[in-house]
Amino acid sequence: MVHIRINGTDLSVPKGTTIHEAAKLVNADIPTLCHLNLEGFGMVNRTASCRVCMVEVVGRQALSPSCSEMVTEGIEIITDSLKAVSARRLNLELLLSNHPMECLTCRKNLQCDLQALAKRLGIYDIQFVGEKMSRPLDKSSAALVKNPDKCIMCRRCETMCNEVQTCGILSANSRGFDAFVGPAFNLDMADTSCTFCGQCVAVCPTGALSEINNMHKVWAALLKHEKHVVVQVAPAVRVAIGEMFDMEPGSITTGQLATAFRRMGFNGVFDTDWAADLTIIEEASELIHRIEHGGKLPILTSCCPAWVRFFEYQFPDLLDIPSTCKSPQIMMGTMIKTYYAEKMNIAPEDILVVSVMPCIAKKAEVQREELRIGEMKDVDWVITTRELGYMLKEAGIDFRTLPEGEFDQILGESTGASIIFGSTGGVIEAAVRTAYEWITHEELTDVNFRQLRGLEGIRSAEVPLKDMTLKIGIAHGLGNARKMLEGIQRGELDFHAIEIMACPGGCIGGGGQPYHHGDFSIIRKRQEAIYREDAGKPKRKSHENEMVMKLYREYLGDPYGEKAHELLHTTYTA
Ligand code: HC0
Ligand code: SF4
Repeated sequence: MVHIRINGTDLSVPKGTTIHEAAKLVNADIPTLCHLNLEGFGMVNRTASCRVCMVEVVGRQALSPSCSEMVTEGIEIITDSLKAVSARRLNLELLLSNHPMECLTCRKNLQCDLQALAKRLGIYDIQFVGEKMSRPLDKSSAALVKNPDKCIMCRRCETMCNEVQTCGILSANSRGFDAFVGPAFNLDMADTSCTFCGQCVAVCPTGALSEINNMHKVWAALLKHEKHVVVQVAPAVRVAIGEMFDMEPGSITTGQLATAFRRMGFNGVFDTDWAADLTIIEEASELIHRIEHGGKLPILTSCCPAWVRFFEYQFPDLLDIPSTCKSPQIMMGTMIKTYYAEKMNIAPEDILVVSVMPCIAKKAEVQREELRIGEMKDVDWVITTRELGYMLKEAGIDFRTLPEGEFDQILGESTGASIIFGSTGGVIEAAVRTAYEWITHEELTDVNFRQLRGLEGIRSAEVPLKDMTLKIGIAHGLGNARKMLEGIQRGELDFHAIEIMACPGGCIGGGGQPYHHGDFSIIRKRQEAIYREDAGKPKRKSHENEMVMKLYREYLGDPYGEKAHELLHTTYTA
């Protein structure tokens, strides 16, 4: 233990405690901006670049950054000395002197840490008027926008991209006033190997990184009435969107979502869960086919589009092991523009499919050349959970008090297996529930594979299936995915199937979800809600989904058969 004095109080704290952490013990609330400690993500941003957390250490001339400096034996700290408080305000004013001040139209308006801090520190005038940075907006990708003028060099995105995701896209370039965070050689984001996971967006304190805005495209389509505009919503959205309306994290809002979509004017209202069940039928069939025919193992799940881009760029030698299944959002689009179009007697070109996803990479996924029926995209536009929240607020729809509605029945049924797709470990648990019964020909009475659940970054489990043991690996976060893939390359890992999700926590922690401001307990509550919703469903195995099985009987033929291949599978390119 280390003995210290803070604001006149004597304390003993463990070695390695920062001044900021110690100050909390005496209820001293020191502001921070660049600092971010995402415990559950394995990320600590301790760059101390913003200097708004300065404190006075007795006996020292210079002030100290409390977020990064550890306490030492005998240190005496004053957190609220006039010298420290005015230095914080001065440092923030200097940051603001080089900021565009476009708060009214900024994507982060009222959710910006810089804005909130300016208010807290009482900054209403800037005394330093000088040159401001002026760099072009990067809107080159279909997923995210980078506005370097709003960057405050906190480096949170850099820590996330490099240390957690190991993608290495964002780093500090140049020096002094010209310094900026971005790709090497100032490349456009679209020309880098960015996966569009959106985790940099999730931790950016300002509007320097945000998702591409597709809200106006959706409003325009609904307003024009020229097309049959349908919507689908991903599993993870229902346990998070309530947070935008001050509901408790982990509130389940499936029925309210269906009602909200009808109020917005969508002509068809679908649940991606239906397609998640369909994905399991294909993926479980593919796994069994590979096991029985000596195919390549382990099979890797392929529904997370950031993960797909990651393995295409970083592991081109392993392109033959991921499942060839399209993701549920894309399968849903395909089936809407074929099966549903036929049933409803609507020309596929007259249908416009909108997806509501917790994910930024889904915006880029729908632009992939392989994911089309002829010239027509499987899915047209993607909005994030946040964007849906903004649209509902704009329309004055009081989400909290909406009655529960139903999804359209043609593609409407879903099982508990599909809901758990939204959490790390869920896709593989859903696949195991089906594979178990198909391999053993026995009824699975307890569908809860608790050994596959949790939030540890890398997990493994063995599931006994009569004569064989199914060996499963799970990773979430791309840094953990990299470790798994390197293990496969070295021939050290012996798994039948591996589930990988790019975002920490899986889709519940997606880059398009309501901002969690570093509070990992929010991710935990969303995860608990996912398993609660699963437990409450009468059917919990994908192959019990009657509407999915009817689709095979009426339209697709055999699972993993010729027509299913043509419509539900895809290819990857290095
Ligand atoms: Fe997911 Fe999905 S589970 S990727 O995280 O597989 O975004 O929620 O929609 O497509 O279903 C996201 C979530 C999806 C897809 C599904 C999968
Ligand atoms: Fe890095 Fe993901 Fe951001 Fe791309 S989207 S820059 S991979 S954190």
